[in-house]
Amino acid sequence: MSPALSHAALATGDLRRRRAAAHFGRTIHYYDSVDSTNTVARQLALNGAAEGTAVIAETQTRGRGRLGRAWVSPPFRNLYLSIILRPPLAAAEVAQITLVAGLATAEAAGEWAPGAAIKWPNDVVVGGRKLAGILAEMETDAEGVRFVILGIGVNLNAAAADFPPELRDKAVSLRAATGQLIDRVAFADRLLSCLEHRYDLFLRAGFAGIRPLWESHSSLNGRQVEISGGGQRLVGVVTGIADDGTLVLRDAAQMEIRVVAGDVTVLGGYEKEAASPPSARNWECP
Ligand code: BT5
Repeated sequence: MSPALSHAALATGDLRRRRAAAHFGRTIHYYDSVDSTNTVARQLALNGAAEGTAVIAETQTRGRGRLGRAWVSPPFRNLYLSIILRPPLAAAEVAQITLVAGLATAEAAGEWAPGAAIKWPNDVVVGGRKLAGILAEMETDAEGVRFVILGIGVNLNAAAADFPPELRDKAVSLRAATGQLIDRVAFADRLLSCLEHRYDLFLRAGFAGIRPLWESHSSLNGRQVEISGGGQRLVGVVTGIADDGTLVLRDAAQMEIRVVAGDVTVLGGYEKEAASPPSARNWECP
C-alpha cells in the first residue's frame, strides 16, 4: 500500500458521477475541514436544501457523538457524512431513523467485512470494536419535524495510531479488519445506496417492515448486556427489538424489559458465545 494513496483526497468527481441518477448524494457538498458535517448540513437544510443532499468532509474539528461526546476524525482516512432528510414522521418516530441507518451501514460495511453487525442503538461493530457511529439530529417547529440531519462516521482506512490511546482497543477500521486499503468512493457510494433503499422501505413499511432484516444484522441477540444512561443501570439478556425500535431484554426474574435509550455494554465481551445467536442473514441491500 502506498502511504500517499491513504492520504489522497476523496475523488469527488467519481462519487458525483456514481450518484448522478440517485436520490441520496445527487448533490454532495465536499469540504477539506469543517467543525461538524451535521452543523454544515443543518445550515444547508435551514436554507432549503433538498432531501438527500449530502455533506462530506475530510476531517472535523468538532465532530460529535451523542450527549456531547467527541467523534475522532483523522483526515483523509475515513468517511464523515451527513445527509438531509425531510421525513413525514412524528418527532417520537425519528429515533427509528438511527436504527435504519445502522442497518444500512452494517450492510454496506458487510460487503468488505462480513462480520460487521449493528450494536443498538447507533453503532456498527466488527469483532466487538466500533467501526461506525450514527447521530441523527432533528429540527422541529410548531408543525412538527422540519428536517433530520443524519450523521454517519465510518472508520475506513484509519490505523490504530490515528486514534487516541484510550480508543485504540475499542475502535476499528475496515482496513484494520480486512487488511485491504478501502476505496472510499466505492464505500460512500454503497453506503448512500443502502441508506436510500432502507430509508424508502422504512417510510413505506415502518420500522416493523425492516425489523427482521435489522435483527439478522444485530450483534446483541442472545447476549447478556448492561444498559446505562439517565442514572439507571439494567442487566438482562437481549431477546430482540420491538416494532417501535425499543430493545427487548429478559432480566434474571424472566421479566421482559423494553429499553428506549441508553449505552449498551456486552457483559463478558463478544468472545463469549451468545445464548441465541442471530439467524442467518438472508438478503443484503440492492
Ligand atoms: C456516536 O456517538 O457514535 C455518533 C457518532 C457520529 C459521528 C458522525 S461523523 C459525521 C457526523 N458529523 C458529526 O459531527 N457527527 C456525525 P456515541 O454513541 O455517543 O459514541 C461516541 C463515542 O465513540 C466516543 O465517546 C468515543 O468513545 C467513541 N469514538 C469517538 N470517535 C470514534 C471513532 N472514530 N471510532 C470509533 N469510536 C469512536
